[in-house]
Amino acid sequence: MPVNFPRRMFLSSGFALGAGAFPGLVRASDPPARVLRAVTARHSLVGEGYPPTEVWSYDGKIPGPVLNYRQGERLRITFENHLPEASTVHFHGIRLPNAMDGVPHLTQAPVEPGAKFQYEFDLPDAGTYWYHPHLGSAEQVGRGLSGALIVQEHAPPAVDRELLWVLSDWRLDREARIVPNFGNFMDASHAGRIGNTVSVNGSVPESIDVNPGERLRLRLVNASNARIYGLNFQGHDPVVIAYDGHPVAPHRPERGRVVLGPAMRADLILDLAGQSGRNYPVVDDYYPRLAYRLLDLRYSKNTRAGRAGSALQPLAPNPVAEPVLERAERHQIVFGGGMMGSMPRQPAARGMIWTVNGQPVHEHDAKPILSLELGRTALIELVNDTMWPHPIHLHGHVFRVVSRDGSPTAHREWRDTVLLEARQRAEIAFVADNPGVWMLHCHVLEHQASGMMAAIRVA
Ligand SMILES: [Cu+2]
Repeated sequence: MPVNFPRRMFLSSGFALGAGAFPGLVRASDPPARVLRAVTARHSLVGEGYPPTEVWSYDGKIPGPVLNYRQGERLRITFENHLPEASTVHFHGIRLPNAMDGVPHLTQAPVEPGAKFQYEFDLPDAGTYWYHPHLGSAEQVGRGLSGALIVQEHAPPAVDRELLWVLSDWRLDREARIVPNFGNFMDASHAGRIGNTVSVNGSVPESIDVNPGERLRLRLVNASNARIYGLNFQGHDPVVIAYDGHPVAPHRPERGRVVLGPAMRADLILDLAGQSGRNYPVVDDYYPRLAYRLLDLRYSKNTRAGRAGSALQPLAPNPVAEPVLERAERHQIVFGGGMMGSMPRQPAARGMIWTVNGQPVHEHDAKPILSLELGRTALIELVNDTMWPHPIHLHGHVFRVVSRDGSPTAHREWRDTVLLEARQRAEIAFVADNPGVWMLHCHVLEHQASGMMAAIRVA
């Protein structure tokens, strides 16, 4: 369905692409409890000349409100579901007690329409996180339910400004309505629901205003169902300081391009070394034939002033246990299926298209495929035996990515979601120190819903 929105518009490309609450532990210094409401709303997404879009939202906002905390604080949120269907909230990337993980039928009952659920847990790690439903996620996130969760360091890096870009991808018709073909076989068996409109913080901006000489901290969140981004900051030299919330040795991304699969985050230091009065495009060319301009950095005519070019201190590490590879238990998990791959034998009947270790798993029926010993290091090889990329997300833990296709990674970065390109394999290592049954799944939400889902027990 060709749609004539200006710019961030891909015509028919999407198709071609081929309770453990512990109220006693609240400290006087903790921020107050708050309410988060899932509600239907109307939101001006595309802007001038288009009608508002009917969305599902948190608190009527797209994206949902930014939940701001400081490291070590306790989050207390009463989730109220005012949607026409059941939902839950998953706080993505947070190392929290299992009962707070927001996975329906596994860690909690679905929150029915009109019902509430109390989420309450400490935030051990600083960084950039996000929250979204974990029930019917493909449709619920696709209709707008997502938001950022920021946990500030005790000593944040010295910058002139901090920006947050929540990147969301929408499939809209000519009237800016969400195309409701969620869960169709075409999306599920290929790259997932890739839309035709990309929003930054809920709108489609032409540009953002910057000042020459500024140093920005830019927090990027990919809240899209399926779209992978490869961002090029033309004329600029971004430095990555964190992935998925966790500090990494500051480095320039490979070929200058910041790649973010669904659910992944990156924190960048962006020194604004361009010329005053000029515009510099930020281009997304992850899918090379579908490259487009996300927005422009629009420089003011001010004279240069700010912290750009000054020394950069790495962030303090989060208190994550270091894996001990010599004593690790080793496992392999193989992701299979999909178009041009080996689909499960009785696929279409149950809409199951993808497999984990040969089995398609229904979203609400994930039996543990592995039992890990509490406190011991796990070294798991994740094998993508398909023709499609998959961002694989583990709940309740973060892991180091120690190798890709047999070669050690340059940064051994901590992540909660690792993007496996087609036919790629990666080894991840972590201390299984958070007891419970935890999801391990593809974060292309259409793949998750059609079999690429599993659970791991830590006990
Ligand atoms: Cu996938």
